[in-house]
Formats: sequence, C-alpha cells, structure tokens
Amino acid sequence: MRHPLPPTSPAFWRSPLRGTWLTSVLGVVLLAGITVLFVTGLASYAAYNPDLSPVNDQTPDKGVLGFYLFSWPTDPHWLYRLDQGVHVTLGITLIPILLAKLWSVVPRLFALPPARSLTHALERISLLLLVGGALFEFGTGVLNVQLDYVFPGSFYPLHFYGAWVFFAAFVAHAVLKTPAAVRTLRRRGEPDGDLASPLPDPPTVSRRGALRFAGGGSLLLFATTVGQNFDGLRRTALLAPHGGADPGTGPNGFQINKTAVYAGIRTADTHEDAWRLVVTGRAGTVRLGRPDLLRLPLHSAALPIACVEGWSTSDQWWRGVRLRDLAVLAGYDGDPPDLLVESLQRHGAFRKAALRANQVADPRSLLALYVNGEELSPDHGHPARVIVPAAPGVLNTKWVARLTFGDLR
Ligand SMILES: Nc1nc2c(c(=O)[nH]1)N[C@H]1C(S)=C(S)[C@@H](COP(=O)(O)O)O[C@H]1N2
Ligand SMILES: [Mo]
Repeated sequence: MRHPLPPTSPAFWRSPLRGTWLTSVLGVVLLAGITVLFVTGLASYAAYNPDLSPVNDQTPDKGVLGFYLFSWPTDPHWLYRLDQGVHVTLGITLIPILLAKLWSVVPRLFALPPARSLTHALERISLLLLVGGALFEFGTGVLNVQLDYVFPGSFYPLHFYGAWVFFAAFVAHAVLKTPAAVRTLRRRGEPDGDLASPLPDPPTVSRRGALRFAGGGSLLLFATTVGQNFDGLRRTALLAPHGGADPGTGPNGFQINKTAVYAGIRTADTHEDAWRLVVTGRAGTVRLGRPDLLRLPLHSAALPIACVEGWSTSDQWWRGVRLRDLAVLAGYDGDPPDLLVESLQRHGAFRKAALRANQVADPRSLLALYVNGEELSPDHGHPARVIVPAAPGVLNTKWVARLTFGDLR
C-alpha cells in the first residue's frame, strides 16, 4: 500500500496529463482571450461615461487608472452591442480553459518551500495575484450577469480595480512564460518538464482528449450564451439570466430589463394629465406635457438596446424628440452641453444617468415616445425614455421626468 502523501509533495499529483505541452496550449489560448477581455472591458467602462462623476460612477479616486477614458463615440451605432457582447460571451466561453489551465499547474501552487529566494518569493506573490485576480474577475463578472446586479453600484469599481491588478500580474506572467510556451509548441516531443508528475498513474485519456474535453466545454458554454445577442436565438441562451418579465410579442415585444412595477412607477404619475417633462438649462426651466412634445419635430432612429450584462436586442425603430432640439429649448443654440437625465423612479442605481455632449448632439439621440410604430409600453419606459446610439443600455433611462443640461465634468 502507498503511504498517503501531502499535496506539497510532487508525487501526490499523479495525473499523467500534466506537462508543459498541455499547459502551453491552454496558456496561449488564454493569452489571446484575456487580452481581448481586458481591452473590451476597459472600453465598456469608458462607454459608461464614468468621468461624468459622480452621477454614473461612484468609484472614489479612480485617479490614474482613469487615464485612458475618452469620449465614447456614437458610431457605429452597434459599437457597445459588439464590445459588450464579445466581453461577456468570450468571458463565459473561456471559463473551462481557465479551469483546465489552473488544474494543469495546481501542483505548483502547493510546492514547498514557499520561497527559495527573493525573486522566487516575488514570482509566487505575482502568481497569487494572477490566480486570485482571475478567479475574482471571472467570478464577479458571472455574478453580475447571472444575479442581475447583486452589487448595486459596487460591481463597477470591484471589477474595474480587480481588472488592473489581475492584468498587471497577467502581463508579468506572460512576459516570463510565453517564450517557453511558444518553444514547447514549436518543438514536438519536448520533454514534459517539471509540470509532469514524477509518479504518474496510467493514462485513461490522451492529452489531446483532455484538450478536446475542455474545448468542448467552451463550445457548449458559447452555444448556450451567444444567443442572448440575437432576437431569434434568445431562447437558445440557456445560461443567460431567465425568469425576468416576459416581453410578449408585438412592437414592444423585446427584452425587458426592469419592469415598471419593479421600478415602482405609478400610473398616476405617467398619466398624460399628470406627467410633465422638466427641462432645465441656462435659459431656465420649462415644463412640457405630452402634447407639447408632440408639437415638436419628431424623428426616427433604428437603434439596439445593449446591456452591460451581455444581452442585446437587434435594432428597434424608435420615434421621438431629438435631445439636441430639447437642448435648444433649454438655451443651447450652438453645440449642446452634457445632460443629466432623471427618471420618475425614486430608488435604484439606474434612476439617473449622465450623457456626454457628443451623445446629446447626435441626431439619432432621442427622447423616444414610440417604438416600432407603437406607444412605448410601461415596461419600456412610457411615457418617454432616452435612446442613444452605441451607448450601454444603462444610459437609456426609462420613465424620464427631468432633463438638466450643463457641463457635468
Ligand atoms: N429608470 C430606469 N431606466 C433604466 C433602467 C432602470 O433600472 N431604471 N435600466 C437600464 C438598463 S440597465 C437597461 S439595459 C435598459 C433596458 O431597457 P429595456 O428594459 O427597455 O430593454 O434600460 C435602462 N434604463
Ligand atoms: Mo443594463
């Protein structure tokens, strides 16, 4: 009988699959995939206008990490849909590869002594940040998608700071390991190196078989996630959040994020007799009823809703008053300024949003009253909602009550 060994002993780990080749293949896939996740994630953060503080983002002192923030463009109008669709779908797809990669190197995490030298100690600390950062980023991402805003207001700073810590460790690791991984993949029949078990059990599956297993898991996750970005395929998105409001059919029959009931919107407040849009700017304040809005020029734009959670709709046909026409009413004849949009909704993180001047100026940016030829339904924001090209869904405020024009920086 074998004596039980502790996991700190290399011989405790007996899988004959572990070795430099398997780890290198998985590592190279993650090198490409995580780089795309980082870039699309930073872009997604910029798209949310976090520097129009403190309205959109409560992150205290994002400081130097906000160095790259830029004015998110309004073209092409599907930009956020693509960016966040790739971010969420790819992130979910990479989970089996990440787990396989961690499995392939897990003996290393237990190796003793903890540090042989100062450089070795630094390397191991960076590995802790790498593994911890990866689990943290994938974990918070999946929770935000699945649990429908479990961290109201705090998901953004957690996922954002976590991304920088994780990516710093990731870059250090990639610089150290990529050359060896590439060498391994070029030269077939390379020895297994110190990732291999010194006392392997007989194999039950080949290394290629193990790789196909992880890849198959990825494909399965991809196939059951990607549909949330396409109207006809949404039912195939088995892993996307379910149990929300059924949008039904007809012109208003597209994905609903928060229902009017959930947001506490009362029909007494949205009724034509009661509802007034309060528009404020350097010309003072005007109050507009629905008939006043309908007397203004109405325009149409075909734009999607694309949520940070990774789902999106195809283009819907919105009709309403241009935001820049409302800016003129508020006293801005030339270039419009930034805009603070507030909802009738009293509570909740998304009851207000800040739009940037370039978004207000775009002729497709509307205070929409109609969608697909019909009045907005209560769940899609009746009596009026904002819709802006290329912007995240969270900036498309529903049940609008107040527009305040002015510089928000
Ligand atoms: N007042 C208000 N507006 C809101 C929200 C909200 O919770 N309250 N959710 C936002 C988010 S996160 C998204 S993705 C879109 C979804 O719009 P839809 O429900 O019409 O598809 O509405 C946005 N507008
Ligand atoms: Mo959203």
